[in-house]
Amino acid sequence: ASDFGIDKALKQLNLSPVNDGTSTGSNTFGNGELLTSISPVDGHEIAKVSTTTESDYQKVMSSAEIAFKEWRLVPAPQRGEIVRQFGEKLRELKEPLGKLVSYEMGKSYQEGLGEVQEMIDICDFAVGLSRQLHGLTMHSERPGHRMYEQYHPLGIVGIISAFNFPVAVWAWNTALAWVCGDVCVWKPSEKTPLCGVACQNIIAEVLKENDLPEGISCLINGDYKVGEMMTSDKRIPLVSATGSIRMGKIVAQAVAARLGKSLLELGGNNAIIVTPDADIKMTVIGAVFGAVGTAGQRCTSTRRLIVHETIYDKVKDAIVDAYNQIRIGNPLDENNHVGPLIDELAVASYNKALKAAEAEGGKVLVEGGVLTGENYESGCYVKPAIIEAENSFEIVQEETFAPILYILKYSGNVENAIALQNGVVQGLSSAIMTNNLREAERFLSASGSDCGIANVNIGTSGAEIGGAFGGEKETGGGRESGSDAWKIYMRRQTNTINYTSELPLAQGIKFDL
Ligand code: UN1
Repeated sequence: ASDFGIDKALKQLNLSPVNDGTSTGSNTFGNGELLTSISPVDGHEIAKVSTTTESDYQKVMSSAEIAFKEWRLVPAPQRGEIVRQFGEKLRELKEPLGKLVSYEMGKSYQEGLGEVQEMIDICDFAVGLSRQLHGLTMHSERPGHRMYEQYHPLGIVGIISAFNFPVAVWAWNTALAWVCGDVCVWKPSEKTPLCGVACQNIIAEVLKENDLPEGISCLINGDYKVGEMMTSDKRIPLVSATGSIRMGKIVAQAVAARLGKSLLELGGNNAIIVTPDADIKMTVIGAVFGAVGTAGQRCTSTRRLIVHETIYDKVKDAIVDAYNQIRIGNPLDENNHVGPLIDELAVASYNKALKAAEAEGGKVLVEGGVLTGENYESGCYVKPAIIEAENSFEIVQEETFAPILYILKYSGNVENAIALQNGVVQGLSSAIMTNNLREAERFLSASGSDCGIANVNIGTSGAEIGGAFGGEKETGGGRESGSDAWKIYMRRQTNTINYTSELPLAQGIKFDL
């Protein structure tokens, strides 16, 4: 992989053959066994990262607690200045970090760069936000009283992230949490531990340059047991977790058992509705990028295409045609559209889904399969597949993290399509391709899409950071990133101040002594 500049990128990111996966600021001390990061691109070992033991974890938490006491008193706009500097470093390191994301995770280099761009964008957003952590003022019902609300820092935020966005999801959480005055403890996916170390190295340098306490940014590593240390830890008022519905239910229960807050970003089963007067060219771009981009491993990936019967054949032919142009191969080579899946486990679930879809009566329109031979030695490269299916198939109801697109047919009016689109347990992203105002507005209305994201004439993936990101139903209900998503990272306090020499009670209650 050295021909794609990986060695240079690793050097620029201060990564070594063996890295410490436990750190507070720049202080590192992981004692757990070593995780090996294997690139799905070529099957080579990239480097090792040590995991976090129980006693390492306790050290991390004490540093985080100490850091929070200081950080919460730094004025929010000054905290914003730190996030601005972090964003500057990300601009400088966009290429090596984008390359590492591409090599460790397997998404295309363009998408790796895009992911780092999301980090930069959220930093910019957070810097502005640092002067806008507004509460409201209210008029008191009592004379000579003033009421207002304010938002205070919450404490230690635990972040559990997934392999598919190994750097951006952390940044969406941390950039906001930091300007809000919180400190963060991050457990990245075991499948992309180097991305975690690289990010920690970047922020650690910023913290050091500004003489800020260890523990504003902490990194821990390991399997679900390390995650459990956080979910059961009362010192962590908020756990933000991205991953499967199965994982989210476990996290939610553990955090709720101690009445903590959780912010969940779980599975999607995203559909594009294609109506009779949709622009076919736009539909093809949106659907194909949505289905095969990141090899179908985004939680916003397009999994279902719900096409009206009158244009069904036309859309089907255009999409199948586009699939024939797709180039699968090394994601660092910019001529390729689709890289590998993350690992062999993912390949197995891809194969299982294809089999299940056929067993339930699905008709293969574009055949799948695992690629072998030269350049596919890692065993993780698969062909994007299209299957004509029914929404009621069990496999269509599930999220398979792979490039499998199910095409479903609808007839009659757009309500029928909306019913299919909503007829799954997940509720993350959705889209309609239409030039018909009535259909578009119906799709966006109270009886329309039940998802957290609903788009018109764009696909389901590739959300901008300015909006709140997240979904309903079993997607978990959390919102990250833009709009007022920052509020979950703070505690709200209502204040009533009496500036008279009387003490009237609310609701007109008389209590004479
Ligand atoms: C994810 O897949 O976990 O909207 C996040 C998108 C990206 C983020 C996806 N901005 O596709």
